[in-house]
Amino acid sequence: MSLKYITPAERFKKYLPKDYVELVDYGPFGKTQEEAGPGNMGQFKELVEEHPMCSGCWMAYYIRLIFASLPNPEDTVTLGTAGCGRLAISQAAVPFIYGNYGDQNAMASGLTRAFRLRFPDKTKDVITIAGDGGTMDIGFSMTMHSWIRGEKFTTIMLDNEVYGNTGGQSSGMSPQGAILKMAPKGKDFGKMPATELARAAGCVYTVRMSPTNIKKAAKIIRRAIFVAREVGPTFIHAYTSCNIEYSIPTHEVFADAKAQEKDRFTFEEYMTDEAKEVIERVEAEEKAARMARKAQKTEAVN
Ligand SMILES: Cc1ncc(C[n+]2csc(CCOP(=O)(O)OP(=O)(O)O)c2C)c(N)n1
Ligand code: SF4
Ligand SMILES: [Mg+2]
Repeated sequence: MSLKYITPAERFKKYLPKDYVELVDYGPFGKTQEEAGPGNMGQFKELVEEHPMCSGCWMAYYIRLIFASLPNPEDTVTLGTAGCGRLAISQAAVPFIYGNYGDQNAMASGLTRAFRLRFPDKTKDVITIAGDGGTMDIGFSMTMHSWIRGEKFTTIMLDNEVYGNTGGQSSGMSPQGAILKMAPKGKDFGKMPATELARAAGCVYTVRMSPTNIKKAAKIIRRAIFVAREVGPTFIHAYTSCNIEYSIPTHEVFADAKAQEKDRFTFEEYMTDEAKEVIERVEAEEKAARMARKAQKTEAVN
């Protein structure tokens, strides 16, 4: 996609579905984060307008946040696999590729390379978004090999510590002792060290977090995308609880996510020197652009 491709000719607008026209006019395409970003959700047309995930699902909330944080939604492609998350990701107004179970990082490798060959002067962001089963169990070899090869795209793992979509099997990311519907004896080994594995395999930027702070979570998503564009593979390991399989009452979902910040999802951010350089440069440029827009606005008022 591209901004030009999305924007309808003025005279055809009246024949197009209202939802589509509103998305182009009031959605985040071609806009800044101040105009249409996580800080003002509810005041613009979101890329994920509707989805069939469970009410109160923390994963659904984080997926909305991912899409609201994209630096370039009109030039982004997401890839995913079976699991709860794809129910919402596939509804977003961003192209989504869905393959065989766990092959999202293999497909993303090919797509990223193809984009770089076909559009050498353009920036196209490729992001895989999949569950803990899809990323660390069934898709493990494809995840690891994409990192070992140094493929330049972002991997986001939606870790609800269970196979949620298939009714509660334990995963490599379930904590030791977890008793789940289809693991009644309790899991007998600990959580896989996902971010350590990512670093050992060559990821240049890794974060483990429970996304309770919108601003911080958005910043991390953007950092991971900016670094992947220039340096190498980036990885976000996010806690996205399953209130159904872990029986978390909906009104306690946020409190649980907060509690996890002190438990299995303590905040951890790693970056190589090269990644740090990119982050510092891009964030300084963004700050300068923000200040310039502010000064322009003040001038216009006076
Ligand atoms: C090859 C293959 N094996 C098994 C399945 C069944 N399946 C669908 S979703 C899923 C597990 C999903 O767990 P996870 O990746 O953690 O995502 P969640 O639903 O928890 O978000 C499985 C095993 C499948 N679709 N394809
Ligand atoms: S089963 Fe769990 S992870 Fe899946 S949509 Fe429901 S609450 Fe979310
Ligand atoms: Mg899961």
